[in-house]
Amino acid sequence: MNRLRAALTAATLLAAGGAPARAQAVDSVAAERLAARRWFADAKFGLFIHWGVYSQLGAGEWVMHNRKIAVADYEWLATTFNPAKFDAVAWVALAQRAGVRYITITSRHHDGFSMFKTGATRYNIADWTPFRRDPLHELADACHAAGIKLFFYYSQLDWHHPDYWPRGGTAWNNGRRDQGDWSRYLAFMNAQLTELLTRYGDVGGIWFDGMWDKPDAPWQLDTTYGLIHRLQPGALVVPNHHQRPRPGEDVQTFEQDLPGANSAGFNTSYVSGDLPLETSLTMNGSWGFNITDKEFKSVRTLVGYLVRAAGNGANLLLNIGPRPDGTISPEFTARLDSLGAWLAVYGSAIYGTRRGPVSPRGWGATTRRGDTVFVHVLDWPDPLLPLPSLGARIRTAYVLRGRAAVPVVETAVGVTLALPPASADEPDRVIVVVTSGSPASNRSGR
Ligand code: FHN
Repeated sequence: MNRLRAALTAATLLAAGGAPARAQAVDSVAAERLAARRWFADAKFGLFIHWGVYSQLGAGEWVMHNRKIAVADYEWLATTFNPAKFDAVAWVALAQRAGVRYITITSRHHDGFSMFKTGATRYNIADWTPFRRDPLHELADACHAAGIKLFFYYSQLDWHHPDYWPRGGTAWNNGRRDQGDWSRYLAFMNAQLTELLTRYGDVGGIWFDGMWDKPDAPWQLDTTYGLIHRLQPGALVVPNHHQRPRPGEDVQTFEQDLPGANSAGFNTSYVSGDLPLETSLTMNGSWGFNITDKEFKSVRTLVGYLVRAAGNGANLLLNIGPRPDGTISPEFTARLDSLGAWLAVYGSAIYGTRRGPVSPRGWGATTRRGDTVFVHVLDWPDPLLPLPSLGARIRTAYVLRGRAAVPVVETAVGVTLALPPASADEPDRVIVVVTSGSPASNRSGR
């Protein structure tokens, strides 16, 4: 009987949204981080930037690995890196026009080259190249001036550092010694993270990548995450390890996939019910600058990703790969400008929303803010759209663009909306549905 009561109590706690263990984990998260998570969930749109020595070869950020370039040759390549046309203010102006709320930039990718001035190694842009400047400093200043948050991508995998040993799944014979001191490597990373979190003003967070190269290595994540949260209590830890989130992590990010979809094959299908979510996406098929990759997604497709991400309760982190001279190719700028123009009209149905009462469907997705549900119709040929119940009575419905009233039929089992005609210049017909009460979200907490 006592056991039954205990089981019932546990079930009640679960139904209330928190197993005891989870409640403890939530309780131990500092208020600054909880506020930062809410900010992140509101932000909805970020700009990802992959930029480094690899950009010079125009073949993506994995070129060192793919072409099996020896450390010594890559080191020489790095001595020639001189992105003289880099203009942080222009990059941030583009980000602002696009309507992104944050930027995540590679501070160090798998090639091990630091794109910022660091005392931990001379293998960095300010000390190793003729450029001599610290572009991340310039970017941080421009972001702060514009009110855009800056996150640093940081690779845990390193194809250059002698102490990244034993090597992981991406090892090849590139001229490194077959020995190394792992604890020295961890100290090196923590020293660099300390610099990133103390020299660049307020940082949105650290976006980790590459742990998947040695998933079972003693990464001592608690120490590293503790360091980050001690240095900047509002900085978020965003791990791209493709696993279930662990304690100390703040965002669950999915690569080239909507949450849980795992069409890429390496993401987990587990989706956190507590943490904000993010989907990172290439605009063509490459992260770093790739001179032959012209498979750019259309603006309509990109709007669809942004909408479906929001409908899944996730942000879209959309990538560009700037050129080695520091300029950004017109394919990227044109699409970012178009997305900004789209958001100037439809942004109220994206920013500050959470996933809506109807989970994403083939025809589109729903988002919500308070009593208002936004029905995003991306692909539906018929004049009537039947929906399940929105969980609350409907007060009024109208088309977001132009505000024309939308006829609605409500029954006990659902709602039917009469749609405005589709038009070629409108990738997403947004119907604003104002309800009489906060509709039940199909996932809580974010
Ligand atoms: O290997 C990297 C890749 O180069 C790129 O940085 C992406 C971005 O999400 N992440 C890794 C693959 O998981």
